[in-house]
Amino acid sequence: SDGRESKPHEPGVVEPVKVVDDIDKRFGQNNHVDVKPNQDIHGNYDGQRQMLAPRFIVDPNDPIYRRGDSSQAGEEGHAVNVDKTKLSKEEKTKYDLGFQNNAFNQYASDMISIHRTLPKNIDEECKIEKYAEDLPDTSVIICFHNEAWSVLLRTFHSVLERTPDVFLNEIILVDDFSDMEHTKTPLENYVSQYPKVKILRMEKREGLIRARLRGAAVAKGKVLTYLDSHCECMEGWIEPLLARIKKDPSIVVCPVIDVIDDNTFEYHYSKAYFTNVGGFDWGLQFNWHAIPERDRKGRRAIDPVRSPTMAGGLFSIDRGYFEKLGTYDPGFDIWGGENLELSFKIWMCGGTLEIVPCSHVGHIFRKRSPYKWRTGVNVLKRNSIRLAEVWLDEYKEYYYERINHQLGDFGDISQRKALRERLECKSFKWYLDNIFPELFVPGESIAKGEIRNQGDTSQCVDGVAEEGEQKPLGLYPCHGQGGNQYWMYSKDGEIRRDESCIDYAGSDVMIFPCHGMKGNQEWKYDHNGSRLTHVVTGKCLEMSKDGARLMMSGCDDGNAYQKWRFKEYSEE
Ligand code: LR7
Ligand code: MN
Repeated sequence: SDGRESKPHEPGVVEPVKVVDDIDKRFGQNNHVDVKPNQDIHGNYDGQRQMLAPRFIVDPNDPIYRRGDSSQAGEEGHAVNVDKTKLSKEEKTKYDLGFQNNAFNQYASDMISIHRTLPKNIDEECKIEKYAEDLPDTSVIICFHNEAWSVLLRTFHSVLERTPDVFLNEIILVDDFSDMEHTKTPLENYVSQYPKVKILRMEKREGLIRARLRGAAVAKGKVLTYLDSHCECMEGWIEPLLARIKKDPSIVVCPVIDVIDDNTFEYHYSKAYFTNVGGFDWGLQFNWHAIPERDRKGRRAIDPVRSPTMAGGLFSIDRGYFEKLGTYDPGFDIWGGENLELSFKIWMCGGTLEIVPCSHVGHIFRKRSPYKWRTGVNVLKRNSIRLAEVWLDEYKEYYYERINHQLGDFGDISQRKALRERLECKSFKWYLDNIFPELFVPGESIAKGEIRNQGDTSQCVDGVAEEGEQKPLGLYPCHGQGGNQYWMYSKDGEIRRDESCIDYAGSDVMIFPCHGMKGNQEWKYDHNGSRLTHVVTGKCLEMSKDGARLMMSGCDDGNAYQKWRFKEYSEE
């Protein structure tokens, strides 16, 4: 159906929906806290860590990436390249402000139709898939905080125009206490043209998790579908999701999340063949990885694939099943952690989590969070601790090591623990063994913690690399906070943190994605001799005397700058 044609344009017919329940009263949240821009916050576990875009998304041989210019900005998902140097002073200011407010190029978005078309050359196999006609209907819930006008409207038009009317029960826009003017009367007037669209207003800043719960509390559809407020759904996105839920309501499904470029708004369609699944690391951060071999067998590229975790923003779930699972932890504030909570819970309590390659929704991936977060409390860490306490059993210690056991006040979790009891969920060990056996478990390591130099004992090996990145490894005064100084020495001789390994190929000592094939990533650690030897070259890791850099040198027992100690060591 096309929302533009089928709906009468009668402004002012639909009343904004009233907030029906007060989650704060029920759960005793205190929200009279100031907020400040999270760009002010620095440090490892302070503030938001940004989601990573999936890898392997672009097939450079695909003709779509060699297409010509389009006369209409952004149509078919084309890039809009704004040449800032050609803008007037006034327009430049607008351009900069757009980036400042949104952490994406609002200026470019404003040039693109809110009804723009998307790439046409989707997977051929998906075009011929057939889905039942009597699929369950869905409420689409979109939470937003100060989303840009053109981006928000494009999100909801893409839902309205690309979801067959019979499957779309309603669209619920949950406004998480935005203060930008356009989110108020203008938005109300605009959506009043569309009887299926409702606005739900939070009376204070709740954060995305409690906003989603409010949406769920009023939703009428058989299925709940959540989207971020900067998405574009492709034609045919909903049918393959609903079809899985119709087959079994305990299957929770995610579309493939295509990347909408934060600068050009180019839509990168990701072919089914490149579908990745979700994982996580012991910092409790979500990440992507390739479909493991065991799940590739006998599977067409377009078949739904099991995923250990979900990214969080885009998924469909049977409403009754969501309630049965105890929805989200309402004690989660602002942003983060809820995706892992739901993922673990789904698997451990008898459900299935899948990514469906024939369902595609684009999402604008940003490099920073543009809005204000709470002052004085690291909400992401607090959410993650609540999650670890309830779901991780003895494995929570691996996360706590990463945050130096600084738990702080994480609130009351007794109700969440009771929920887990009531649902008779399996253990986290079961989850790791059966659903995510690929994950490296720190317990399997021989030594771990900081690696401290013995020539100058104030210096520790320090380094960070985003997933898939390569970077020189560095040194930094030991801070005892875990974070970027937390390393594990594995049974295979790797020195690693999550999927990053210390690697030496003859020049700089690097951080490299772990490849599991020893080679440049194999080290021998001698705890008593306090020595780290690179197996292939036989050289020893050494710190320059000024503490400025790491190097590899011929081993010399008398050189204390070649001596290193892991904080913890367990003999086999
Ligand atoms: O206080 C807030 N209130 C809100 O309503 C903060 C945010 N929000 C809204 C916001 O307008 C947006 O629609 O919540 C949504 C998510 O926030 P983003 O878009 O700033 O962050 P993100 O895209 O990095 O969010 C990802 O992680 C979150 C963790 O809590 C949620 O799970 C998001 O839904 C999730 N997004 C995705 O999964 C999209 C794909 C990203 C990947 C990989
Ligand atoms: Mn988002």
